[in-house]
Amino acid sequence: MNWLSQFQALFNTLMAECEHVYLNTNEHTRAVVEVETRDARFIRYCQQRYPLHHYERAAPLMHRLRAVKSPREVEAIRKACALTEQGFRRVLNFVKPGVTEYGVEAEYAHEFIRHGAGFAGYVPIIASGANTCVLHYIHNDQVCRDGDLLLMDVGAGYANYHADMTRTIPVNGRFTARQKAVYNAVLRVMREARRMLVTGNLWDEYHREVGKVMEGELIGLGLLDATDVKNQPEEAPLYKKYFMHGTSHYLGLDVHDVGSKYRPFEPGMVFTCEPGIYLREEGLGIRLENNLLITESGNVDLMEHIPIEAEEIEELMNR
Ligand SMILES: [Mn+2]
Repeated sequence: MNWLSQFQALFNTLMAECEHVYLNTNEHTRAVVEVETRDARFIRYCQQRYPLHHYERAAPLMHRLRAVKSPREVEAIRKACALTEQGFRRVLNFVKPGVTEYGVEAEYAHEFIRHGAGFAGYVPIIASGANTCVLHYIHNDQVCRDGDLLLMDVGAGYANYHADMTRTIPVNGRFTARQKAVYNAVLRVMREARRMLVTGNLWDEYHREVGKVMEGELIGLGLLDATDVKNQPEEAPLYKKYFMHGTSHYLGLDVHDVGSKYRPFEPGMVFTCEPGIYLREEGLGIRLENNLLITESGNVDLMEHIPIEAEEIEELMNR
């Protein structure tokens, strides 16, 4: 057994034997690094102490590796998804006018923790009413009111792997006609997007195609005008007013996991699929999100058993 106090001597022995050294840097595309990290200090230390070694980046190798999940990693994500499902079913029994957003959050916590798990590594979004339009709402401190929607972006974490689910439900157990029309539009976009999450497809192309499907739905809802869409600038499509975030991201050890957006989809990759429509004027935001595993022949929806049809949600809430 070796102790940390022996590190220097051991490292010295190893460095005398090797030429190439792969060091870790945080190259997550979303990373904001404001202070010098332990990794950065260690790199500086190595370069000063062993200036004639060849230093290489470990990050590209790790990103390549982490983008494709092994069967055991998929098992961990499946387990996180199953726990998330249990939390959601519990919440469907709990939500009614007058409950608080933090009360709903506590229901998920209860379900996750009693199974020896916890929340995934992100703060859950439990947003009711107009808060459904706030993409990164995390206050979770309001009362859920009759007639409002409740958007929940939440997942269990299991063995350091994440689930990332979003469901939007009516606080009183019944969608209004308007809410249901928007809901079903989002659901149709999700179904179309899901069909494109297959081996060989490219990230940019995928997002462009999903955008077109979304355009069609927004025209159908009377939110966009077909002629305006035809004349829209290519770099600023009109649908972005109502759907201003990406449709998918890698999922794994990080909730927004590492992985190249220039690498074609391949078997073993796990992605979220999360279209949404946000109508600020109406205080009405709807997002739906499932997690999918790309396979040789298509994909597997790791959340296929989590209720998502509007009618099923209503039925479960009124049982
Ligand atoms: Mn997500």
